[in-house]
Amino acid sequence: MALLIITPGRNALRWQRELQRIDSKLDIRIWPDTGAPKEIEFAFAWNHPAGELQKYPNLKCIASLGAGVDHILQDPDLPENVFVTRVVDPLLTRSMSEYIVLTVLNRRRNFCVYREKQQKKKWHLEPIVEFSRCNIGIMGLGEIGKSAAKRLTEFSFRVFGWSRTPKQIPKITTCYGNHQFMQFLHRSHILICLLPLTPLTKDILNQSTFDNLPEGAYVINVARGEHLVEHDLLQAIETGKLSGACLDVFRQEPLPKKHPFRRHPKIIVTPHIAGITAPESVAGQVVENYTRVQMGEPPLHRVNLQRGY
Ligand code: OXD
Repeated sequence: MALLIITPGRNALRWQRELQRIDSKLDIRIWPDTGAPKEIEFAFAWNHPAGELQKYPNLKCIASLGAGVDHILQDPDLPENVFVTRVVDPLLTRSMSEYIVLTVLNRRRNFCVYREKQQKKKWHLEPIVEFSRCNIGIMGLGEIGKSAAKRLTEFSFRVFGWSRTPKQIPKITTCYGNHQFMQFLHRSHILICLLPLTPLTKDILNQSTFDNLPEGAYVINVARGEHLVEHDLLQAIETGKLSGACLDVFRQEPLPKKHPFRRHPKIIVTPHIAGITAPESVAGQVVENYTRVQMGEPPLHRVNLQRGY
């Protein structure tokens, strides 16, 4: 039985090398050179072509190459009765938290403003944004949300968290469900989106959300581009409701060259690099899950298909 790597546009050979470094006997196929479809039991996937995974009658598990699984679940022809798993990796969690802390500190200490002033040869002190005007609101309290929240409390930020179901996290004030969403927003000067993309969270960064934030709030999106209604963000910055945004994910990636975010003075754009899945760090859990599935055991880090994460 074989493991299929189906990650168009990504370096599949690098993954193959890492997986075989752990188990040299693995029979790995790289899409589209799949060999006999009935031999494929496990697919390691990122942005696979819709409908493709139905072609493997013995497929038991689809493992996402990343923490998100929306790219798998959006396939309307996904085979039934297969496990779907995601990556849970300390290195990925750490790199996401690092990006978030960096962005929050950048905002508090005005580094982007200084860069602009430097270019204009200006020497002018900017007031540091007071902690009382820097409450952090984290949407999504999974592994990454919890880790980022902890790091931010270590810098003395007051952190609020919002999730679908109640969560208790030391030093974080948590809210949950639709009924507590507004109350969460009212307190969040810096709003960070770490939600999984599901039909319930798509477009959640919209005008009504922005309207309920304090004046001059700042938005950080490191989840998915589809969480954000782009026009609403531009408008909220235009009216001064928001002071700016830092975006790592976009509806269309790469972000088109003429997109208004590209040159916007109040929007920082990074090319989906907040968290990088490193093959050396993640290959072990993929091989472990492949072995489990072959032995008829449930894999680790399974996704609840009803919930979508
Ligand atoms: C992920 C991503 O989901 O890279 O891991 O966006």
